[in-house]
Amino acid sequence: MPRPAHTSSTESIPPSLAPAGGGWHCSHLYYSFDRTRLKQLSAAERADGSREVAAALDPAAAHTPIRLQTTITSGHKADFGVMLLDPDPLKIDRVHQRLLASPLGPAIVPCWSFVSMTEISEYVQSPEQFGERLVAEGMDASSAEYKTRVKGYADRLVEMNRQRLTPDFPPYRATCFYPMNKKREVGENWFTLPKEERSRLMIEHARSGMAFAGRVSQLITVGVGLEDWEWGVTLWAANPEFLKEIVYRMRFDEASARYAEFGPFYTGYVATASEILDHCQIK
Ligand code: 76R
Repeated sequence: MPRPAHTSSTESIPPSLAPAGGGWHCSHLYYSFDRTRLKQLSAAERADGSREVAAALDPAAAHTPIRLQTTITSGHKADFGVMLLDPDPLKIDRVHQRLLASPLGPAIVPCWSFVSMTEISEYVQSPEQFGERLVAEGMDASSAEYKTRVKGYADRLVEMNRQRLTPDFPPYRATCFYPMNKKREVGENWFTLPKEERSRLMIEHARSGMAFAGRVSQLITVGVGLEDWEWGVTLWAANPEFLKEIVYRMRFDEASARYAEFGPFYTGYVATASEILDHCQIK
């Protein structure tokens, strides 16, 4: 697959570290402030540290990975989250090291992280498969409508695949992230199901997801071989209520109800580094 034009920064890194399929590395990092350590910092260390943290988390800075999004995390699991995407995994990791090396670093406690990559799922239908499904649903393959529908899908697929491999962040403020596995138990082993059965279940899953178009955006990144969980699910929504609704709705899809196992959920709200420092009363 040709590399999208805007990933040209891969030229400056060892090509062996960039995903060969044209996708990006992705990290979700979660941190809390240690209040006792914060109290031990001088006013100057707090001020310089806040400036350095804001610089390390500036999405527009030259050192920043291609995508960086910061969030205020709700609840006790963390104070803030950073989501990073880039062809170079070390450029992503340097953001973490800059945070810890800043004067605020001694008071920043890493809580949790998830390392993954973008990819195009094997269950994304090709235009041919899309056409076959239309025929199976009773459409005449020689009709004008069939041709328009298949061409429409093929045209949309180009942008959909770009978004899967090299995603833009959606404009929504509410977000949640959680890892998931597909079960490998006797009698309920996703990986021993025939491909047709897995595809059937994933098509059902995608349909229930599409019902949330315009309210929820999702990015699935893959942790298989890299992490303790197989996939990372990042959801964004205009209102957190839609996060609750989509996850509840999907619990009834066979792919989730029967085969999915979930890890911890990190819920938060997109905010700049400066807003996070204000919110956490650091500055
Ligand atoms: O990529 C596509 O949009 C094509 C259809 C599609 C695939 C292949 C799709 C659509 N998903 C796919 C793959 Mn999904 N997804 C999840 C979760 O909480 C739960 O029960 C499950 C967590 C949500 C909320 C979600 C949402 N999806 C996957 C995979 C990879 C499987 C593999 O490759 O083996 C996982 C783990 C997964 C899980 N999915 C959609 C959505 C939504 C909202 C859609 C509609 C498309 C969109 O709006 O982006």
